[in-house]
Amino acid sequence: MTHVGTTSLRAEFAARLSALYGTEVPAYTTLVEVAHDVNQRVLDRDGAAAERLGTIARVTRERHGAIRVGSPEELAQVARVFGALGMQPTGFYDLRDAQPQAIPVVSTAFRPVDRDELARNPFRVFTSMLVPEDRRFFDSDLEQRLKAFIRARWLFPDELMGLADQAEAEGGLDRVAADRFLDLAAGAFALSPEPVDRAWYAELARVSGVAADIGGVTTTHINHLTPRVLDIDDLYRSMQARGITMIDRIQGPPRWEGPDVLLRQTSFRALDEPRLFRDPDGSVSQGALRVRFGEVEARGIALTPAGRDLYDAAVATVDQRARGGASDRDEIAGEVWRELMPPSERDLWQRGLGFFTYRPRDDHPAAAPPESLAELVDSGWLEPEPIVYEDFLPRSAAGIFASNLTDAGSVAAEQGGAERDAGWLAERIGRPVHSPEELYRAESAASLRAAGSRLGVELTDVDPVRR
Ligand code: OOG
Ligand code: NI
Repeated sequence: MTHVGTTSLRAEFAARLSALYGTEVPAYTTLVEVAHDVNQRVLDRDGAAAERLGTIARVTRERHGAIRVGSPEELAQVARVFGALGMQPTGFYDLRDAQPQAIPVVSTAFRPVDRDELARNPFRVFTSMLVPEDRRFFDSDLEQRLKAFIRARWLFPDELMGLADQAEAEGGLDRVAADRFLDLAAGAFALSPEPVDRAWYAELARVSGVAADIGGVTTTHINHLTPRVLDIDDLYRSMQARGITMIDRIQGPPRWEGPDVLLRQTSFRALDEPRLFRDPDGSVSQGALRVRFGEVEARGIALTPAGRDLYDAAVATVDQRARGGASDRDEIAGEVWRELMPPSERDLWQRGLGFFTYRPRDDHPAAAPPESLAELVDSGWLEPEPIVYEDFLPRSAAGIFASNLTDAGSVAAEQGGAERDAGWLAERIGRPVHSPEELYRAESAASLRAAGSRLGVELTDVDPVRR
């Protein structure tokens, strides 16, 4: 029988989830159509330059999903399901003290960590986990009841977990088992028809809409599925032209004429979805919840820690100058970018602010290659090529969460939060949590070594801090 390998399993799962989400949230289908139109326009306009940060084939298929779970045990199960798809926990995001609004979760992203795997199927899932122990949000009584509620539910059937472990151990499944696995896996993320306990949901919603969405129901669901576009400003305008209400702004770096870095995201507002509710007297009635939305993103160049520091400083400067929620924030951001950020890719590289790989050029000079990386680049032997950012931004994530919540919830700032970090997470789910920076650095270093051995030069300038 045909063997369905890890990569195909991931591609099929992404396609299933897309079909499912399209039936659940029809505006998603519009978003995907508009994204295709935008990408085609950029391709026609910019030619090969449009594909500098990913081929059009990759960008067209690219998606990230978002899901939310209630405990480390649930997250460990999620890790097994995504492990079967070749997706590993990468990055740690603490949104509990994020601007513009604190959200009671910590998050990681499950994604392929290998460049070729990302090219074959670029699918990731931003996964958030509630922190009921955090006293800034939950008192000890609510913490206990929340944990008991979450312990009593079962998000993933045993059969799914068994197939996931088998797929991970064997690098795939036979066709019949694969279909069963895909049915169960996609089904686990479908919106449940199960009635929602109205009083319990409302109690959690007073603390945080996200806490209610996670701990107020007995199942999980896909919260959004995000396509990638090559021009997010065009997409924003095109969606509005179709009469779809977008959130106030595009999150992340502003539009400007210099190199795109990291990630820009925006979304259409959460929509009312009919749901059943159970009242304290046991009666069931129809109501609506507004939790799911449509997000879209544009990706830029991965920044080194030094580049990230500069980015954070630029964002802080924009905040300062736009204090009071200036309506011209985007213009201010453009000005700040022109003052602070490198105006070209080559500057990013030269100042060690972005991650790059190195392509040996065929049109290099006839003489023997020089010895240093800077000279090799300057004299046309090696061409630095930017590494695309494959991860997320905590502030944009919190912004996207917040812009789609109906009210702010309540945070007791004077209370202590529970300590959480990547190490804690890794221990609780029994798997390493990859560091995005380490992955980019390793990719850059490997490419430098390969280029060096081809040229017969020893290149050791791996860490691009100041050339
Ligand atoms: C996750 C929000 C974060 C992103 O792209 O930054 C996110 C959520 O709403 O569950 O998806
Ligand atoms: Ni997202």
